Amino acid sequence: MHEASCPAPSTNTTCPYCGVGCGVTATVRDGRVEAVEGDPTHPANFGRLCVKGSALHETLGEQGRLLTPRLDGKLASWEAALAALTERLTALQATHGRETVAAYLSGQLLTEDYYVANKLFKGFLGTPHLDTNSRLCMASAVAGYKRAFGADAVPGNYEDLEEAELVVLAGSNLAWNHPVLYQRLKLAKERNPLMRVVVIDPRVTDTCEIADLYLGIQPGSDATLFNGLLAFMAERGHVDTRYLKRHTEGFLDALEAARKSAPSVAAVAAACDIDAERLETFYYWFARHLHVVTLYSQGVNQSTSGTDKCNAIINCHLVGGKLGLPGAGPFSITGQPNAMGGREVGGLANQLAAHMDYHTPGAIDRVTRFWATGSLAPCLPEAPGHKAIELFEAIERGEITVLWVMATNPAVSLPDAARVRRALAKCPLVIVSECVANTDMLAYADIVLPASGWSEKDGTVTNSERRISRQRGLLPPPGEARHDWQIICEVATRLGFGEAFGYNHPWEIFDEHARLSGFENAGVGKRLFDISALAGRGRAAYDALAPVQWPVTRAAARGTARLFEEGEFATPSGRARLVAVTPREPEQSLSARYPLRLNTGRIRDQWHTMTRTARAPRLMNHRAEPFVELHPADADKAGLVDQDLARLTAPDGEYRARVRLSNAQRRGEAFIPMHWSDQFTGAGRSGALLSGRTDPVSGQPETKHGAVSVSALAPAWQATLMIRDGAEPEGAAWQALDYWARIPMAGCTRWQLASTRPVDDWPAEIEAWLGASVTLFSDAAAGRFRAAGVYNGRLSWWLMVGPPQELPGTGWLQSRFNEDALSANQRRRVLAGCDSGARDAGPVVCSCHQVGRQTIIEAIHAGDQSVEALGARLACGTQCGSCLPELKSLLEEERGRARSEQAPATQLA
Ligand SMILES: Nc1nc2c(c(=O)[nH]1)N[C@H]1C(S)=C(S)[C@@H](COP(=O)(O)OP(=O)(O)OC[C@H]3O[C@@H](n4cnc5c(=O)[nH]c(N)nc54)[C@H](O)[C@@H]3O)O[C@H]1N2
Ligand SMILES: Nc1nc2c(c(=O)[nH]1)N[C@H]1C(S)=C(S)[C@@H](COP(=O)(O)OP(=O)(O)OC[C@H]3O[C@@H](n4cnc5c(=O)[nH]c(N)nc54)[C@H](O)[C@@H]3O)O[C@H]1N2
Ligand code: SF4
Ligand SMILES: [Mo]
Repeated sequence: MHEASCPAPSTNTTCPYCGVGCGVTATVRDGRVEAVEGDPTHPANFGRLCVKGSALHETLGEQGRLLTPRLDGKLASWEAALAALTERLTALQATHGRETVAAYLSGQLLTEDYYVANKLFKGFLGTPHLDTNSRLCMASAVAGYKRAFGADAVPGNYEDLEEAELVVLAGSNLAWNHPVLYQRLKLAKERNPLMRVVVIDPRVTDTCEIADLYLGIQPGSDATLFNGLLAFMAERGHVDTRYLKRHTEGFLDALEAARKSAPSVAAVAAACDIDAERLETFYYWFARHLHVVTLYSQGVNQSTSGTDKCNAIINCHLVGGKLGLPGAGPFSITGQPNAMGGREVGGLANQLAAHMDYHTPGAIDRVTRFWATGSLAPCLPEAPGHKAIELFEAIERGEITVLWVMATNPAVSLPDAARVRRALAKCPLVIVSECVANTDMLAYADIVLPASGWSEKDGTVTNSERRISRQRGLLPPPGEARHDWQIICEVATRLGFGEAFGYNHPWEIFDEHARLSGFENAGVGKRLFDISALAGRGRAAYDALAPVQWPVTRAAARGTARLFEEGEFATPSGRARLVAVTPREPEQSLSARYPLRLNTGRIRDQWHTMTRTARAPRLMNHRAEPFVELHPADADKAGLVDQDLARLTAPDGEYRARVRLSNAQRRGEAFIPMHWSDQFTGAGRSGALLSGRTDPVSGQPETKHGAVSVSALAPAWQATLMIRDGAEPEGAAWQALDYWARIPMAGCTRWQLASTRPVDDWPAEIEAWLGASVTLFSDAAAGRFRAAGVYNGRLSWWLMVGPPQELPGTGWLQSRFNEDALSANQRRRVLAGCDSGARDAGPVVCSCHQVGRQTIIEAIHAGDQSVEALGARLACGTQCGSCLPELKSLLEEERGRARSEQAPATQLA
């Protein structure tokens, strides 16, 4: 039978983005992933995918991938790169000491990669300095759970969110960052009209679409808010005394601390800067309902008092006995696809392995015996290593001589960016395992190792509800890329540890990991993390592994595993601990010089430092440029209007971006995205504005609370340049631009440019940038300079000088780049910046169906009065649903506008 007539084979795997951990069914044809769909059988998503998941296949392909090792800036063979790596590492370690070697890993590694990296560094290189980007993400949540429960264990599962009577979302923009879970919650709420949702966030986010109550608190005031709740519950008799007596300790101390910092509802309302009545409503709802889930995320964790905030939340659940039940519990949602797997293998510097810490009695000895293989004896360190921020400080001080970075981009994602970059530049040996060819981090690498990526890798990940799922390889790695676990094991072998790293397939690593989880794990001090039931089952079972929650029990197989149902905790006394919390302010303090509170976070369509999501052009359209969201009053004070360019400054850095005015933003606060790197803009890294202050317990940095000032960039000119794929502008004039943003599109690249230096001779300027002479130009149309380069009949580049608001719409121009020969008529229109058949649809609201804001507004004017009507006409919002909140706000905005236009003038005055 002919190949093409066969149905393309499809494989179930897992999405490599957020911690929801959705199952994906991928179809492969002719050596490429042709399509992806939600896996209807996966218990995380039951067939749904968000826009990032459904664009996965658009981010693949060899272009832009790292295909070959590099050694000292030059392409090299694997042999040369690995020989240099082992030789240099051995020499540096011999000269400077065992503990001058370090690794910095990531929650985007698979469990098997993570396990062998941890085993190599802690077990055989004998250095404790192996930490992970989860330090920037989950460290406070981990520390909070350990203090309360004696183990790092998220008690609940996704079904609890659906079964709850009250869901509290604290510091989480679920609608954008865990979209499929948000859709599940939204549906559950539609089915159960009695369910209530409270959102606690200084910004009004799209998540507020389903909120019955919104608390727009002052940034950093969550501990006071939850201490107030504890005091309220005690005062109003909403304490489960039976539960407290039987299953907890520390109540009186916690209550005393709570009362001290939260003497009354009015005092808390003032401290949190919210309305007292709304606050009391929240307290009343929480106190009254047993089935409450508090889901918390980075608005809580990324703080110098993040651990305390987690415990302030957990305290309230313990006091009310609201955990270990269906629909109840303090639920820290994980960010990365395998943040949880990293915690399981012990990837944090204060952990050893398999939920054992250095101070866990007997743990060092136990892990040493477990890892001993044949003639090889591991040499484990005796005490925890540096946490991420400390690690980079130690590198700067010269105490670390070797750093191996895997699957993370710390040159962008760490705070105190100037110091991090100084440290990286100074470190004698930096090794980077990466799958993308151009990242900020690669500039600092002595040795670059090309890693396989999603669609190529085989292994497991664990999602937010402790569910282990298989990621399955669909294609061979491109070029010379190898799997992370293979690279690590090859290096281990070259270092002489081959016997302990002789794995042939990830299933063997998983098997060992599963065995370790059950190794001497019984009786007093039993570790909760035990997946030993999954060991010893061989490769076929591993390949066929269905998503399963730990602890691996029969209930888990039915999909309902929940921890602490019997009120038995992993502390020495078996009781959960309430922690006395004294709230603290953010440590980055505001001043006359830096008066604005800086909030940083995520946008709907991008993932972290954009190395993968920016490869899908349609994901660039929702927010195309780096931005700063400001309250109109703050913008006004700085002389800024919407779409202006602004400069944010902090003591050690600067950030330049486009202004978005927003009433969703509190006064005195600014919000910027964490995503932009030097690959996409000139000065748009959030880390440049943040200090490296950390939580004393967890070591997590305070990336939600910077202190900055804002001013106008006031450029002499702005321009939009579009260039056919492949060409890159250069030269001194280009380097001297005060602002640039690169926006990849299909078949061309759009650049937004601005400078404070006036240009007298545009044709000469363009020639300097592009090395191309101007073949067509016009400066007559609307008084704006426009120019285009047409070579061999094909549009090669297009320039318009003027602010981007005056752009004629880039969609039709983009299609001109894809044409082989432009007619004379088309050339005229391109220059005039208009096309009879083309109209600007505005920024994209619905990324799945690429429906622009303007198109939606016109449909509303044409009579569509609901999201359903818009969906029927334009298909927007009908696929992943992530844009529904934005569609609703557009409908409301347009209704509001229509009302005010109809209102008689007197009423408006
Ligand atoms: N689209 C997308 N999704 C992602 C990611 C991504 O890059 N893009 N990354 C994934 C990862 S690794 C993570 S960790 C998660 C993070 O998911 P979230 O935690 O939801 O993401 P953030 O946008 O960082 O922050 C959440 C909210 O905290 C609020 N906040 C700031 N300060 C405070 C405060 O003091 N108190 C309270 N209560 N709230 C505050 C912010 O305004 C923001 O809306 O997202 C995951 N999902
Ligand atoms: N200002 C501010 N900063 C933040 C945050 C914030 O909210 N605000 N959030 C923090 C949080 S929660 C997080 S999780 C971090 C995330 O920050 P990072 O981890 O630095 O971000 P990513 O862009 O996901 O980096 C992953 C890198 O690994 C590469 N990669 C992907 N898959 C693989 C693989 O399989 N193998 C290898 N070897 N490489 C791979 C990608 O191309 C990419 O370069 O950022 C933190 N930084
Ligand atoms: S919700 Fe998260 S895991 Fe699911 S498809 Fe979207 S990014 Fe992937
Ligand atoms: Mo994260």
